[in-house]
Amino acid sequence: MPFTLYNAPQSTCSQRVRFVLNAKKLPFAEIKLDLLAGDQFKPDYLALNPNGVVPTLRHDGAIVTDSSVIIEYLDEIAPSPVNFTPRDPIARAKMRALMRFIDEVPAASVRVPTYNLAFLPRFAAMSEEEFLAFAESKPLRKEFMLAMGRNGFPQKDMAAAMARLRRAYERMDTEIEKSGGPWLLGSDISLADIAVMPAIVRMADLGQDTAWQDLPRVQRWYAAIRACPAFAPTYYPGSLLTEQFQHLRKAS
Ligand SMILES: N[C@@H](CCC(=O)N[C@@H](CS)C(=O)NCC(=O)O)C(=O)O
Repeated sequence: MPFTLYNAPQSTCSQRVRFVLNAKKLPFAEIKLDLLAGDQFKPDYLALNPNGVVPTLRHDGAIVTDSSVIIEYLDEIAPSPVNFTPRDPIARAKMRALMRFIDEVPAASVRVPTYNLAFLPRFAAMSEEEFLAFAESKPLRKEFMLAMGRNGFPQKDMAAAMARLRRAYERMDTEIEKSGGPWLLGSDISLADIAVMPAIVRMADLGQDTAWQDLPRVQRWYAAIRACPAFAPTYYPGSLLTEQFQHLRKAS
């Protein structure tokens, strides 16, 4: 099997790559890292991905990192049976600009509610020394962890993240309206749709889908991406936080 994906079931960045591999019917071996146990900071993994984050793709011995870069790479080397990059260079540029926006706004903002609502009990259970050592070992997100602390991000940071996410839903709505939909760039699904998908799924999983209830175009987009054949194998059991964390499940 030429592809090995180092990833984590619940990792939003990993879900982008799994979706593309599944859609292109590229078989891959999956190595699952336990991110809360710190597998991503082990020397063998840091040698592959010095940022100490997932995903990392190994293709025939070559290493490709960063989910946006990986999905572009896969689309270049395997343009069939489905292709997620428009042919027209202007449309390509538009897709890439949207992907930059997605990485900067929703993909980054979603970490705040994710850590506060899902992961915090794990960190709250650590001693201060354990927590500081864990934060210290993060090459990319040390300051993010320290800003969160063992008590979580303050309400003002949560509100700011939610406001940025709301602007992302509105931006999606505008793009779908401009392009004629149902996808961000029009009639064909593109890497931009796949890039934003995990943030939307995550917010729905955290019970925050009321935030786009007044945006029917986004609702239709969400239904359409969930109906794609690649969606179910991407979100295999254990990929949602509500499946992993008992405290997120509503008492029934
Ligand atoms: N820009 C990177 C970000 C990767 C990233 O933040 N991955 C998260 C999971 S979605 C991670 O590995 N977090 C572990 C950590 O921060 O220690 C990408 O898109 O691949």
